[in-house]
Amino acid sequence: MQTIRKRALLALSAMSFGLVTASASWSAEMLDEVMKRRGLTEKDVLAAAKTYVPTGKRDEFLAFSSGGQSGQLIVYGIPSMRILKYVAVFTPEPWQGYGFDDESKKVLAQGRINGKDILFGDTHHPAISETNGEYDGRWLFINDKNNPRMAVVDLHDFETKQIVVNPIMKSEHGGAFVTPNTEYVIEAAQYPAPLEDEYVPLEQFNERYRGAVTYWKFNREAGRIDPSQSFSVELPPYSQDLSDFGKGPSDGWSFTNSFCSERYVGGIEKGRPPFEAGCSQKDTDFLHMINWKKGAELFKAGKTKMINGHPVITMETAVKEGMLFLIPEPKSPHGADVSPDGKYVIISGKLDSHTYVYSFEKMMNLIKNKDFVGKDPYGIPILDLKKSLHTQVQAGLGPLHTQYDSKPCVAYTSIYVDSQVTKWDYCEGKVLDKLSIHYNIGHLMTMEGDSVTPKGKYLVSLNKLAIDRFNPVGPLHPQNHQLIDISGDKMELLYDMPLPLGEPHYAVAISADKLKPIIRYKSGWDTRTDKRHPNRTRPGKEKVVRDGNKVTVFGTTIRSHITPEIVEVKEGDVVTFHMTNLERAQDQTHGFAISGTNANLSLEPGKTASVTITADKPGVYPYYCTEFCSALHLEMQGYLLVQPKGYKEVAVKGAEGTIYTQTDYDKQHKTNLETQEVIDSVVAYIVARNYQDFAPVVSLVEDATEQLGFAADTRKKAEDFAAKQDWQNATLWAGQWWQYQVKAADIGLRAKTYLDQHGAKVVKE
Ligand code: RUQ
Ligand code: CUA
Repeated sequence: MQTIRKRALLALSAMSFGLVTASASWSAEMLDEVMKRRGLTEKDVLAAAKTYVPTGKRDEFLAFSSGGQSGQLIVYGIPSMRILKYVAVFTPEPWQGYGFDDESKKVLAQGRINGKDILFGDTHHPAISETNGEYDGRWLFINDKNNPRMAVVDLHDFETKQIVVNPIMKSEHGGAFVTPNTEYVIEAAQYPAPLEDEYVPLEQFNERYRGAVTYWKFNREAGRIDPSQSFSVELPPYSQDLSDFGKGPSDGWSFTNSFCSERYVGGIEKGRPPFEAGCSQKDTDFLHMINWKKGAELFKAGKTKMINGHPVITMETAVKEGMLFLIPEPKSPHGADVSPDGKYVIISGKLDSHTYVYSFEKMMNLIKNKDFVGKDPYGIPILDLKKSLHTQVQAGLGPLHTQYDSKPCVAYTSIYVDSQVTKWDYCEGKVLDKLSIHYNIGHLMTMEGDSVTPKGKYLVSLNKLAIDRFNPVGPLHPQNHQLIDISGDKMELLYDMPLPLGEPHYAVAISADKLKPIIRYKSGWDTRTDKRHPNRTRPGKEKVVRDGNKVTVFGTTIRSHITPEIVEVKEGDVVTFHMTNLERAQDQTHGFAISGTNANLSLEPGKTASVTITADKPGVYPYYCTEFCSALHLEMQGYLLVQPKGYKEVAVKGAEGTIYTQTDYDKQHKTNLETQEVIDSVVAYIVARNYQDFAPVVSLVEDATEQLGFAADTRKKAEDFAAKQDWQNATLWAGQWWQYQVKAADIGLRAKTYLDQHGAKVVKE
């Protein structure tokens, strides 16, 4: 053991004095040789150069993609397409402890449907919060189509904070989209159903089944949706689809399209033509145009009907108050995308080859002049399609969604059947360029492409099927996100990224510099409520409290031990662990897992998380840290002992594993003093330089200083025991002292390397 320590010490000192240099194995293979060897064309190499982000460098944009059926959110960088995180939203996710710790279980429980836990989510459309129509990078919302729910993700820590269940819908699709100042988040129904939670025979589809849109009020200060200030608008039983909010001149309005305005009910098993035939018979469906500001006034004035305890503006009221209109739109449309200047809404029909540019100004004039072509069966006024249109463009077969460029009037539309992206000018109404993508594009995304100031540069084509694009991994294929360069006149395909997590529907991308995530929590933090945790524990205050058969453990973690290390309980006890990670250092996450249970916590620096288990089987259950957090991570362990009922404690005598003598102590003591010299030299090296100018180094120095404080405390313990000639305790505490030193040295060397690599200057000799 001592020889290993010696060697480690030598390595430390060698590194600190720069004796070890990186082995010069870099062979200067020429670019053309690599191209030949790997069969790359010049175009490939150019594409690679446009996406490659060198080691240590960061991406310009961050994309947030729906995780489809996984109920999660996928975060990746652009242009590198490197996946950075899966954020757990609607479903348990072990790495983040989501659905395993008591705090996140409460968030998931908010999403229960009829009292039942829902273990998946069909996430569709993420939306980033906006200020004056610009992405502000503070919050993110995402919806669940199958069990109509909306989730709030905090972009300070990328954690899900809230789930709300839609009180009147049975399925949804047209969410999440936000108003230009994030006052509301919209959610539109998909398959009509009775708004009241009850059985209604399908024969009464026209009379009793309904669609709806819900306007969820977002309280920015609280960082939560406020259901008590939210309301809905009743809509006809057309299958509402996608939505968008107006901006600029159209601010105050929202747009939701629909399919199956035929109101067809299938029944293939009874010999009726299936839904797909009956829902695509007419040449047009209906775009709903809703004045949500008016809706908010009506809600305040109490002009709503309570359904399932939730205020709903009925169609009758909405028509009477002049806040709801319909406009025909191309057959089976799928996207409704408001232009950055708010003057147009672009809609494409999957079964039409045109994209339609609706003019908000024209629509408002028709409304003002009461120039309607008629009413639908529910009395909603219908605007004339031709009179509402600005222009119409032949974009390709099966156009779906539209996103915008930083260049004025330039839009991109996904063409599903032709598997293309069409670049076109929606002011002039002409096609500019077409690019074939690999297969069946669904949504597409440009950088901040649905804000008032899109950033251009890149477009990602979210292809539904990957087919033969990647190495086969069985019949269930990943999806394919294709990165496209849109900075020039011609679009250029750069890169294919497989996405192996559900069917990502929509994605949004934001300039990375707008995100300001934290690196640690305030100490003892409940990350799901964003408050100090009532059961946090400070260092030295760890304890185990018994109350009847309830046992509560107030524990801590810090490199590299869990306190307490031994917990003894009795069969039948209900045991709650409140674990606080005392670390302040960046990325010093610890895990906590107990054998034979689902206890599994992720403890990021500062976090307090809890887990409750029932000790129903007597036995011995090791617990440990699940993150490789330090050299002595494997030693970050403990035991939960469950005594059988009626067990009588008798003094059992056992031997120590190893007996230590004064020689052992002296050897360790000497090693520690030598280690201190190395540390001192590293410290001198750092403080002689302008390390204060480097934020990462400043936090490393803070961390190292903390470790050295612990080292000093344990040194005192060791030396006190030595004075009493208790060589066993003296040697072991000296060993612990050395552990803190090694951690401090390790951090110090990381700081030194950083300074060397970033050209720090000597400020004092
Ligand atoms: S989806 S491919 Cu938005 Cu649900 Cu269009
Ligand atoms: Cu903490 Cu491993």
